[in-house]
Amino acid sequence: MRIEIIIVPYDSGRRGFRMGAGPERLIAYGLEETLRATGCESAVATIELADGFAAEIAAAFELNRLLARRVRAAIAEKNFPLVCAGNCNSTLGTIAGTGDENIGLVWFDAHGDFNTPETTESGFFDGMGLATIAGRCWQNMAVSVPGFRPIAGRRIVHIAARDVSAVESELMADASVRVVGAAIIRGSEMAAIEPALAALRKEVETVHIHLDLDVLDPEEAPANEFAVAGGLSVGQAEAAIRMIKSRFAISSATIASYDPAVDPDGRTAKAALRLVTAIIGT
Ligand SMILES: [Mn+2]
Repeated sequence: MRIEIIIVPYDSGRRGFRMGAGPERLIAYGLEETLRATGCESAVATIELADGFAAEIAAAFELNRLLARRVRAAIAEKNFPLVCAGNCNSTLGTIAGTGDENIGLVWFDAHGDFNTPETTESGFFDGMGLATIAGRCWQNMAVSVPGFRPIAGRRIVHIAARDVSAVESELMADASVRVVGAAIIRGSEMAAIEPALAALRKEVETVHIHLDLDVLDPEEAPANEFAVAGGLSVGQAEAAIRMIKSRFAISSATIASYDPAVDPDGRTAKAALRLVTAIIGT
């Protein structure tokens, strides 16, 4: 398999800032060598904004428009799109670019990412990423991304959440997103995700894997300043990915929200490469 690594080195529309530094760090840490070790050739493409001022929300959607076109081209060339992004909302453009209207989504994240402009307290656009993908907010911006169609909540499984507000929980339940929280998973090993995957399998055959690295426990692999205790071990995340791969075709994947500044010894980068191997390797 040939892999196109598509990097989106931005956080909140700012290139190389905070988690925007993550994609290039993972390349420097040996992402291509890791893929080669699984028997895959790769090439790197970079998504970049044109020079000039862009407002935050406008920048996020412009990156998604550019990304969607790049993902579509990669798939047309029979390449697997592996997106490395500063922010989680890049999964919107990635899924749009697959052009697959029957796609499902498995979203690994400590956070719900299911706020809306009416519920957010942080004002961080990325906290609304999954709600946007589910068609719950920013509809007018989202339709500007070529190929975008909202993904119904019943086609979304959210894994290992542990920092979700009450209002986000309500919105996710209202949208029928299947949520398997971190506490349940940690208590039962990975068997806890089995019913959600089985239910998803009744809806779809192909999924996109979204990996916010803060799904990992920060004791083992600190990903960013928003990381929360009580996350998955790298081994548990690998096991979950194997379970997904045994049940679904994988269209594409996103690795997001890695801030090298909180990972001075490279533990999290190493963990990310292990998880890439789990996603891509046989
Ligand atoms: Mn997160």
